[in-house]
Amino acid sequence: MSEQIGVTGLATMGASLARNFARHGHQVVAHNRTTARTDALLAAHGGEGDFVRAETMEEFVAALQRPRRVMIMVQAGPATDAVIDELVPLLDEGDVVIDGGNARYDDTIRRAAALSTTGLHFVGCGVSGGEEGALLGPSIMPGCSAEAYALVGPMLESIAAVVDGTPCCTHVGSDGAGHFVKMVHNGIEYADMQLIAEAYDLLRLRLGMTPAEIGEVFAGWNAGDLESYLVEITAEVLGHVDAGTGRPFVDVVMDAAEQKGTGRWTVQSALDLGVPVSGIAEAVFARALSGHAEQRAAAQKVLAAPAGGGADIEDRDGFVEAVRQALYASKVVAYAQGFDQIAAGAVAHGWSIDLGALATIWRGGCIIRARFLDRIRQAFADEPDLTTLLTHSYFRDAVADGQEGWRRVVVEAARSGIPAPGFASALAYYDGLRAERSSAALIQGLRDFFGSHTYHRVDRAGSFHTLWSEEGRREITAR
Ligand code: NBP
Repeated sequence: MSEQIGVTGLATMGASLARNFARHGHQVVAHNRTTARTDALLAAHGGEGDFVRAETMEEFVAALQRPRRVMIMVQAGPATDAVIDELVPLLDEGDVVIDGGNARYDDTIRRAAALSTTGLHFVGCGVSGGEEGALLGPSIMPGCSAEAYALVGPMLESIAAVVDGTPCCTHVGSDGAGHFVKMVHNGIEYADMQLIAEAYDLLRLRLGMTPAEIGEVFAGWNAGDLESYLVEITAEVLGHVDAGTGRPFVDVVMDAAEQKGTGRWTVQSALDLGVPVSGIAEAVFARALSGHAEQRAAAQKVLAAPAGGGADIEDRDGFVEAVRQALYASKVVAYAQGFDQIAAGAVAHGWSIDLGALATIWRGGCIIRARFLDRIRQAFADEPDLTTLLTHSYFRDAVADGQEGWRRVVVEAARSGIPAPGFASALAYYDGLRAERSSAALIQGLRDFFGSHTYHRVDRAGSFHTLWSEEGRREITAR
């Protein structure tokens, strides 16, 4: 299949995607606001395929055959709106505009609605995999109508990563569905990296291992159930030595994690949906804490460490294995929470999202690609109505098998004063989920006491209120 596509926005991602399309035999009409970028792309890679150079937006649109397919790869936010505003008057009914940037899903819903009034199709397309993925095969999450997918789906599938013969691209749902799942994908990525960082910190501070030694541990883990891109590159980063100083690379990097926003958006959306994504939230907050340099400097001087928390761990191999178990179990929780959020978002926005298909397209191309995703795909294939991944037999048993190690790590972290918010909150979520009675009954009692908020009883239907200030504290049926 050889088709034609226009790509506008030729920075890191756009240039790589344009090359990917060209390498797959598609003709690429290339455009960028600053023409120097277009020329640089064509000078360096023009020989890789059939490129057409466009200097102006008018030239760009004129070079495309109808129905035109235009992919926008510019900075998310106002820049995307500016490009859409410039494009729309030049396009014709039936043309397709694909936004491959990291747009907020609510912006995508707004843009899809606006463009539908002009007769244009709009595809809010999540693209994961960074520069390398964009070039060699990303995971692609398009949100659009079935009609629009028929026009662009095959082309997108042709450049996506492929796992077991299946392209990592699926029609996720309508309008904002693609960007919504890309957002949650990034949120899960935050949680995954936080857990990896906690595992590293515990091995370093509790066992005194060097970064290179820990890198070898991660390389070993990558040969097992934890096999994933992020664990693989953790081994690489930890093994890297800074050329200038000869010190481990990780020791010369400032310990303040930055963020572009998708993790924060995920948590904001989860709060609105009422879905506890504690793993992602802890990861976002841990990054925020890492960046509060002044507070950290002030606290370091005065806040007490635990007394006697640092006794040597004799069973070193056992502790390394416990950290592996904590990492795996906490990861299961973070993914279960992320999939819960996608399910809730689908209900709230009327999207029909196939969670198993999503796990399938995240097996390759994207940053969270992992052997683990195949387990998730299988879980949804076994039980399409699974209420939480944690109850599927594979994950239930995997977490049960690792829970002693997980608990040991959380206790050890607390006792020795090493922050492990990801491991600890995942364990609290697990225990909260399996608790027969939750402490929320008391919260309901307190709410009724101070605010007459009423409560339900375990033994009778209806809403009740206790007259707390009356002698005898009579219970009445509430409206
Ligand atoms: P950037 O996000 O750095 O954006 C640079 C591009 O936006 C350039 O082509 C620039 O044109 C163009 N642009 C801007 Br800024 N304002 C514009 C305007 N008002 N009108 C027209 N063009 C404008 O590029 P990127 O890192 O390649 O990312 C592209 C998109 O892909 C973003 O939405 C990003 O969030 C998303 N994404 C990035 C990654 C990644 O790993 N980097 C992964 C997945 C998705 P100029 O050359 O004329 O300044």
